[in-house]
Amino acid sequence: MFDKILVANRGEIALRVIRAAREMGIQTVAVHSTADADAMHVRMADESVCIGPPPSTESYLSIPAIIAACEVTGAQAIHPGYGFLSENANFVQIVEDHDLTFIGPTAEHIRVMGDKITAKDTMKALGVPCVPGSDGGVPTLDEARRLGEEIGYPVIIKATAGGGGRGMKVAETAADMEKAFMTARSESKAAFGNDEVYIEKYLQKPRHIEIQVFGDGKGRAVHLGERDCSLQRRHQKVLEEAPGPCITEEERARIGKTCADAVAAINYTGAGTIEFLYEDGEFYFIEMNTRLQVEHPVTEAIFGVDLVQEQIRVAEGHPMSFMQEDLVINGHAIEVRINAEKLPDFAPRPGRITQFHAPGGLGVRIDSALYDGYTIPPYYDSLIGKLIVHGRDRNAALTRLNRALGELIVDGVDTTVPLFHALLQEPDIQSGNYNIHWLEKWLATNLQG
Ligand code: MV4
Repeated sequence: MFDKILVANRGEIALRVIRAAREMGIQTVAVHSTADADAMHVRMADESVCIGPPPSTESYLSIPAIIAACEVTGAQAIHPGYGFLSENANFVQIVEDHDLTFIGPTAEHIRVMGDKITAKDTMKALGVPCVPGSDGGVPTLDEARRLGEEIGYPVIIKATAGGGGRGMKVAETAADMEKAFMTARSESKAAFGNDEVYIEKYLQKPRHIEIQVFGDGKGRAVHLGERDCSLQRRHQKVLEEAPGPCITEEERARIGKTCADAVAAINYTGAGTIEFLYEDGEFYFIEMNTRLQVEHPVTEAIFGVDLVQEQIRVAEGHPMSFMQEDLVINGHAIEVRINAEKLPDFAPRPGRITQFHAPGGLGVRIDSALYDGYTIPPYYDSLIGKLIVHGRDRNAALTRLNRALGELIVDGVDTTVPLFHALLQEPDIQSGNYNIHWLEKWLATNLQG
């Protein structure tokens, strides 16, 4: 049992973890940079430690500073939130070497899933359906050309060390292969210090469907259905919903069981997300994220579970508090990401919040570290809050989203709120008829045009 945990993050997710811990009677330690001395996560924690100057490389990413903060406060475990050190296998190793507990999977799980070829090989061997493509890395242009013919164009070239869309290039035809292959390799080398790439069939109009899984580290695991995160701009999610508007109960049960069985087989611990592209009724594995995700609240809403408390429970060595048959979907949930950004370019807009009013009422959740008079620092990402609505069905959730957005006040900086008012007017959004390209096309015609 933990008496005290350290939250190695900031903003809304640090607050989210502090709330979960407090309900479990666990003390919390916040860490912060000098830029975040007045941040809400610092105020809400039982204790706080300043870990360095504003740049995250010298504070939220500083492993020695975070380990030292545990030692001076007596925190026994570290929750990493998302981003920062959450998927850093080296950090997990160091945490364990200091007899501390990392609230999340093992260093080995993170390492395996961080290398995209190893992740795919592992999932394939566990019976998870994957996108057709190369068996492992593709070392030469000749080999890439041979595979292009074998798989059939269009193909996509991806960085083994990549993920999240960085270092990807599409070759529409054989004539594009040389440029696409060479560019993917040199961009991968520059971005990740590793030029290994692999090749897949390019799916032209898929949806991004991700399965939430959860394991106890002892061979038991469950799934908590899917989230549809197809509405993205430049690989940044903008709106997420659960369940997926296009996924049937039979499809969910089948892919869900495949994923739960796969993570059970590798003794996976805690929360994980298995990402798929979904096209013409088929699921194709692309990546696994070994962390709690930004959009986890939509899953919490429809299943009525607290995923962070569950992460803490299994990190303490306890069994999960639910089994697969306990997990029943209730209604529909939608999350919108409120970023301090100015449309149409989504340019970051840090600055002072002159007025903040959170919407409320039945089925409305706000995860945000904002308050009246707070100054958003320019050093970190522009997510300042998430609005999550829950209703008995998708239409009720959409109606509630519209109502809650109308109540929300964020004055002093530009935000993405006007985008959501506009999207709610779109018949394709109302009907759930969208894929991974829908938002970029809509933005090009409705905002830039
Ligand atoms: C793909 C793809 C089409 N075919 N793989 C982008 C981020 C990374 N996680 C995987 N990505 C894609 N992989 C194959 N074989 C299209 C994308 C993609 C995408 C995926 C999910 C959400 C938004 C996207 C936007 C552009 C491209």
